[in-house]
Order: sequence, then structure tokens, then C-alpha cells
Amino acid sequence: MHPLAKRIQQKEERALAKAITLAENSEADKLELLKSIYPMQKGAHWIGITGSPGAGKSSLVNRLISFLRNKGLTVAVVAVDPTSPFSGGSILGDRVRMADHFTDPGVFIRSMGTRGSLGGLSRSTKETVRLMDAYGFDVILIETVGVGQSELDIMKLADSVAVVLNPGSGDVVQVFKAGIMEIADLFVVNKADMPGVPKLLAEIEAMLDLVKHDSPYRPPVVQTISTENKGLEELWDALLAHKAYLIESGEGSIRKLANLKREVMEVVQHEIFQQVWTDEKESGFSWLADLEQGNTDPYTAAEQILLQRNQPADK
Ligand SMILES: Nc1nc2c(ncn2[C@@H]2O[C@H](COP(=O)(O)OP(=O)(O)OP(=O)(O)O)[C@@H](O)[C@H]2O)c(=O)[nH]1
Ligand SMILES: [Mg+2]
Repeated sequence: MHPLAKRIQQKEERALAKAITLAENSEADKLELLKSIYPMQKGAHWIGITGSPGAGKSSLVNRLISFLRNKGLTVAVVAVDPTSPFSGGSILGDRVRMADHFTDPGVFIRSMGTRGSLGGLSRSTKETVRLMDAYGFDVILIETVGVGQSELDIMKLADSVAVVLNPGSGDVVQVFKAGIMEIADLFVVNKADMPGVPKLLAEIEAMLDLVKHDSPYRPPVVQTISTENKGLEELWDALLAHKAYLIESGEGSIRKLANLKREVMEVVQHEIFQQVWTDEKESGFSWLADLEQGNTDPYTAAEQILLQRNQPADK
């Protein structure tokens, strides 16, 4: 067993932090560590929270932490967003509020910037969540901002995906265009104290009619005012109901397997790339000069690299 895995098993929080850094930086013994912690995972509820910048994701996460702690549950948070208050970004107010949780051993908060993610952000996020799960947190919240492809990939690793929308924001069209509709398990209308709630609710329902009309599960819509601590009970109930649905319908196992397959391919791709790159570097990138002089094309160069790899090593 990897020494860090042992220390994680003994609930040493510093070891968890170190292990995440090790995974993020793709250290040589990273796969050993991940192999050790894989069977230690306890099946935490992995919850993705996504939405436009400023939708109130961090405020919600912040409130959810307190809410869940009051229920006796432990919580880990991964904030995948370089501008998030968690990572020392924009909003000082949120950071000050987060300070309440920093001294609580039942809460662990980690931010993932775009730096230090050599294997791709979605891969390092998944590994971070696995490490947190192995440590034994009950609930793991993954906050991502935006509606790009990498956010979509990150959200796919969650058991339950909550999409946060605001009244009067025109978010719905964005969400629809970005393909987020398909992966949303739950809609949160946050800032429900602002005008335009009925219109937003109608837009969401219309969109659900379109996209989910033949789906066995229709994502519920809950309203929250995170600044006033309102709607958290409903939000949590909806998340628990979704988790129950995943188990009863078998959908959870299907998603898990799809995720595992994707993870295998990500690791293989990364490891092969690393090996090829290292080998080529050592042999002086023989094809690079050819490319520069126009003596080869990228496809022939790639083909030759792959052919070379398939030759027996002792030749
Ligand atoms: N009126 C109102 N304001 C809110 C509510 N929730 C959050 N806010 C405010 O909205 C602003 C943005 O909140 P954040 O929680 O930082 O939003 P975020 O989605 O995490 O933002 P990014 O991480 O920057 O994308 C803050 O000023 C909050 O105080 C709400 O329910 N009602
Ligand atoms: Mg935030």
C-alpha cells in the first residue's frame, strides 16, 4: 500500500492534501497511490454544482456545508475554477465566510486551478474526488463555473448534477445550447428573491418538455435564496431523491461503468503520450527536423512513432 494511502486510512488530513497534490502533479508513484485508495472508497454522494459566473454556486455550497454539518454529515468540496472565492479569487465576503469551515475537521475544501492538471482537469478532479471519498467524507461537492466542454466532462463524473440558474439572466438558452440540459439532474433557481422567477420556471419546464419528454427521470426544479438560507431542505431532498432514483433504476451502475471506461482510456492515453514523448525526447526527436524541412507530414511522423513503439525493445 502506498504510504499516503495508509495515512489517509488513518484519517490524517495532511496526507489527503499531499495525495491530491501528488495526483495533480502526475508524480511517478501516482498510479500506485490511486490503486491503493481505489478499494478504500466508501461511496460518498458526488454532487456537481454548475452554472454561470455569479449564479451563486459558492454561496450555495457554503450554505450546504453548514446544512449538512448540522445533519452530522462530513463534507468535502472541490472548487474547479481559478476565480472561485475558494481559490483566493474574486469575492472576499465569501472567503471570509468560508473561514468558519476551515477549522472544522468534518469539512475539507480544495480548489483546482487550471495549473497543475497535467493529465487534464477532469481527470485530476476525478482523482481528487476519489481521494476524498477514500478518506471518508459523506458528501463531495464539485463546483464548476461556466458551460464549456471541460465543465461538461467534469460534471459527468458526479452522481447528481445541479445546474444553478438565476431569474432574469437569460441562462436557459445558454444551458440549452451548451448541452447542459442533457446532463442536468436537478435545476436550482437561486436568487429567487429577484424578479422574474415565474418566467424562468416556465422556461425551464418548456425546455424539459422538449428534452426530457421520453426520459424516465424528469429533473426537478427547486428554488433557493442562498443569501437568506432558504430552500436548502428542498435542495437536499431533491438530491437524495435523485440518488435513490440512481440506485432503484440501475442508472447509477450504468453511469459508473461509463465513467470507469472513460477513466481507463484517459489514463492509457496520458501514459502512452508521456512514454512516447519521453522516448522521442531522448532520441532527439528525429522526425522534428524532417517536419521543419518539409520532408515528412504529421501523419507519417505519427505513424512512424507508433510503429517504432511496437518493435520489440531488444531489437
Ligand atoms: N439576491 C441574492 N443574491 C445572491 C444569492 N445567492 C448569491 N447571491 C450573490 O451573488 C453573488 C455571487 O455569488 P457567488 O456565490 O460568489 O456566485 P458563484 O456562482 O460562486 O460565482 P463564481 O464562482 O464567480 O462563478 C454574491 O454577491 C452573492 O452574495 C441569492 O439567493 N439572492
Ligand atoms: Mg464560486
